[in-house]
Amino acid sequence: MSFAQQPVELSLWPDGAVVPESPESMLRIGKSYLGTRYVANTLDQNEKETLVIRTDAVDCLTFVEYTLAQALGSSFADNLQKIRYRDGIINGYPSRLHYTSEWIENGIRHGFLTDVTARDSEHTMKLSLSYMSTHPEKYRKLADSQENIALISEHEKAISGKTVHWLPKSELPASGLPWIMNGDIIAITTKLPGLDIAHVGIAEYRHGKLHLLHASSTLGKVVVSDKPLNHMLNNNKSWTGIRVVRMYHSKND
Ligand code: 2YP
Repeated sequence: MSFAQQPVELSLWPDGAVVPESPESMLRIGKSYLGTRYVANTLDQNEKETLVIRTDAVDCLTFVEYTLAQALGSSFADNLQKIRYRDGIINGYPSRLHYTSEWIENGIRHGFLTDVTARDSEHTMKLSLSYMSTHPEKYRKLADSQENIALISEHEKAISGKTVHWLPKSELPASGLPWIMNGDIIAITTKLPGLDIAHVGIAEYRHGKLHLLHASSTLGKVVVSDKPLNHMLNNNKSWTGIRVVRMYHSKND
């Protein structure tokens, strides 16, 4: 399956680097998923780790992955593998980018994501990841594999200690912020011990308020939040704020 490369609006960052306005394609493609049913753990059903494409049944992360894979143009499957696996290499369950912080870092390193929060928010936090290795019973591919737990634990240690930029929810008004644009990927930070991100979605402004286009586990489908994003954050005690990343086409694309 291949999708025509979408024209991407370019604008100048203050330092003169050329990066796209958050591409309209992320929002347009994301909205084509409205109503798609929410199904958890679609990537964990096979014995062997393979590239799973199930655009008819998404969770919060796979919804963003399929949207990004299509918005990047050219080969959907090739893009998806680059997005979902460390350095694009499928090598068993631990090679999947399970923590969104590493998913983001991989996208930046491979030139298809840029960290907007790193440019526009001075708040930083130190990553401390251990959730999967300390809750193996929650993960089908960990519950009965000491080897996978050990490998996941190594990756947790490799990412832990890194500093990332974020925005505390107290600094996000219902109207959003000028540097958060339609189509941006929103990663919601959590205070749950050992976890970095608790939910992801796509930014959409409606009537001057910043909402979230996301696969909702409570509503069981992809929706645009009826409440603005800052209300969602304030209604959830363990949600602390957001990281904002943007699809990026390097200049020589
Ligand atoms: C990820 O969870 C899983 C991946 O293993 C999985 O749970 C973790 C740390 N990683 O491959 C991937 C796709 O299924 O999901 C996501 C989960 O959000 C769910 C999917 C949702 O809200 O619908 C990502 O990590 C994005 O936010 C967190 C959240 N996991 C937890 O809250 C434990």
